[in-house]
Amino acid sequence: MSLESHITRVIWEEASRDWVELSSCDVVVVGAGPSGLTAAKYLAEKGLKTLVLERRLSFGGGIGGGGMLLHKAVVDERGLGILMDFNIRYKPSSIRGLYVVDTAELTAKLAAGALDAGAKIIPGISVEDVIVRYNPFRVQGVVVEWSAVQFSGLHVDPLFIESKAVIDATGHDAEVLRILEKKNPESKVKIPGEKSAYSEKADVDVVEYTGRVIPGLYATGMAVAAVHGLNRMGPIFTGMLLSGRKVAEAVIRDLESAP
Ligand code: 48H
Ligand code: FE2
Repeated sequence: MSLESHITRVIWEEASRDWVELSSCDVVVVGAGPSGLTAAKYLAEKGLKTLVLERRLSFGGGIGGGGMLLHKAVVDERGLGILMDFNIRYKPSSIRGLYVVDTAELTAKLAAGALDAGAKIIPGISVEDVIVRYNPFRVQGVVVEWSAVQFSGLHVDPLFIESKAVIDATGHDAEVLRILEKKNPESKVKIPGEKSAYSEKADVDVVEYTGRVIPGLYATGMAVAAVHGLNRMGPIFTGMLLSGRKVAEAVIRDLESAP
């Protein structure tokens, strides 16, 4: 047998092993942006089987774009503890109370932190629907497809991942919550969409409103702004980090108290 056939065999074997193992998870995090990666670390650290699904082939979501493509992001004092948890270097700025991080370091170390804690991240996968149950209405997992298949426009039926909790960490578009609004009126999910910029307020509100939206479905990051009609904050990431940690704490609490 050639090396080529061995490479093929090993990749199929190991990828299949992962997919079989992950067909039922404790938590599925949809989106590997700042809030999703932060949540994944704290969930996995607690021993929960945590899977992050990311549409793109790269991590970090909106971090990479920095502020208008400049490779820096801003964090205030409230976020420093989380930066330290992830070993992310920060620098005091010329403005008191504001710190700066390099976007490449923020992206790489948030992902490394989630992975080191034991979370699995699979890139190139899009969540296109959810699994639901009735009486009471709840979300019980996600429906997944290769992003490449979605982009191609081919009609290919998806597959499923069962999970005790699903976290919408898809950013401004709140894609998972929008599926609920569009296809499941029983969920009573309504998405007013985010409001214009008011950074000081938005970066606090987004944390305040983070948590469970309906049974089995949680929101973190900018998806929280969309579903609760909150302001946007621009490239200050304190709220995203704190929101990620808070949603993890909410899921952990709910799963621990579940029968
Ligand atoms: C799989 C998906 C799907 C899907 C999307 O946009 P993100 O960075 O999200 P957050 O909320 O963690 O961070 C928001 C932040 O980046 C930002 O934009 C801020 C703070 N803006 C303020 C302002 O004023 O503009 O990441 C979401 C990730 C992305 O990587 C998407 O590719 C991914 O989710 N994603 N993955 N299935 N259906 N939809
Ligand atoms: Fe944004």
